Amino acid sequence: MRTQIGIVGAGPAGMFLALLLRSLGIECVVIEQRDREYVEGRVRAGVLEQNTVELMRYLGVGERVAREGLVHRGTNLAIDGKLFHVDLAALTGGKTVTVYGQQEVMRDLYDDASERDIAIVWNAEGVSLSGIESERPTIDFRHHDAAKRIDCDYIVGCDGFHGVCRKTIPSALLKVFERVYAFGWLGILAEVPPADPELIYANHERGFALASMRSTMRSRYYIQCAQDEDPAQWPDERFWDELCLRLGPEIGAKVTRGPSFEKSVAPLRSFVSEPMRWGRLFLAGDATHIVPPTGAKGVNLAVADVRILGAAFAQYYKQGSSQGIDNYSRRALERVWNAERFSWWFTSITHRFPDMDAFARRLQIAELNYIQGSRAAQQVLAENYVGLPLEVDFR
Ligand code: FAS
Ligand code: PHB
Repeated sequence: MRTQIGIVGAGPAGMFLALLLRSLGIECVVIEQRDREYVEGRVRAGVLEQNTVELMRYLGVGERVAREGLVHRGTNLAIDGKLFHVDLAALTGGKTVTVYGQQEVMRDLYDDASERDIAIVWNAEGVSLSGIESERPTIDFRHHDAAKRIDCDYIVGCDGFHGVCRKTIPSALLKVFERVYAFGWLGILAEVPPADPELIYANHERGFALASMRSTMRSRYYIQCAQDEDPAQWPDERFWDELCLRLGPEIGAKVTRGPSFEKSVAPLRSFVSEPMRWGRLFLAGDATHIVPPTGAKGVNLAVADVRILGAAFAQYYKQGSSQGIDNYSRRALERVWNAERFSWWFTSITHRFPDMDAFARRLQIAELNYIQGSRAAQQVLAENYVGLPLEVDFR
């Protein structure tokens, strides 16, 4: 098989890229190790930047998010149960975020991909790359017990943190920057109305808590937990009790309890590998950067990479210029480090760190009180949370 762009991984990065390349008339094939049901079933991100929703609209998959997505003009922070609102729209010239689960995004992308006959090879085993420094890189894999090979002009690794593509780059050429947090998030999904129409990021003596949702009748709650926390040790009642303690009596009183139908622990990590390109291999999304979910940047950063790379490939195939693809790593990393800084900062003022002494806790409270009282500080938070502007030209 031969194509222009071989994409490894059918997560958000891989599928947004596939639809974008198709809209630009550039051929591509997506190679995925799992099946649709598995990837679509993963409960991950819930908050989309306006940039991401605009790309969905541009690609013609914006109808359902427009109909079912919850547009938020603001968000809330709480300090030991005392709530304050941050008017994101007023502070950013009207920008908003949209609550729409990653599962729904994947469903929309896959439905559209099958309508447009975009080639996705599911259940591909033993994916390996070769000829990355040649004119004709290839992807080899096994499918239904048969060896398969795809010859490409370029390969894009969208295979997530645990994928093979990043590991194809010689370690001597790869610079890795990492921060592993000594805690995780225990999250649940429950068919109950959310405690507040907008999100609540709560800093509490007992640890962080987040009140989010997937719809007006489905809530998503998280509490900070140990890295190796066992969800089985958290029967629903224990979870609800701890959540309400951390949200404080006033907000806690607004929490509707109910049986959870999903409960899982997500580790927190800040990670960047540089460069995001080596020879004819490009990396996008979690394959090359991870942010703690506090800043809700994970999926939005993957989409930003794809927009920059899509515009670069359009310039290459339409104008014969490699300026965009030669600049991809530098340009994407600028945005990545901005999001890494914001996500680390937002995590550092909202979570309880094991080595935290009383002085450090006071500093946290002082910073949150400062944000509560300062329009300038709220503006910094707001413009990073809604997503910094990203100008790309696909023509
Ligand atoms: P993904 O990991 O989503 O997709 C990679 C794809 O590549 C997968 O389908 C995988 O099966 C495939 N693949 C891997 N190895 C392969 C191989 N060798 N061959 C072929 N295919 C291969 N972000 C938020 O903003 N909010 C959240 O609450 C949030 N929660 C998260 C919880 C968890 C547990 C995780 C891990 C992430 C969370 N994120 C969250 C971040 C998340 O949204 C990611 O940023 C997003 O899924 C990144 O998308 P991709 O880069 O496409 O990688
Ligand atoms: C979620 O709803 O899953 C969610 C929302 C905001 C975050 C992280 C996760 O910062």
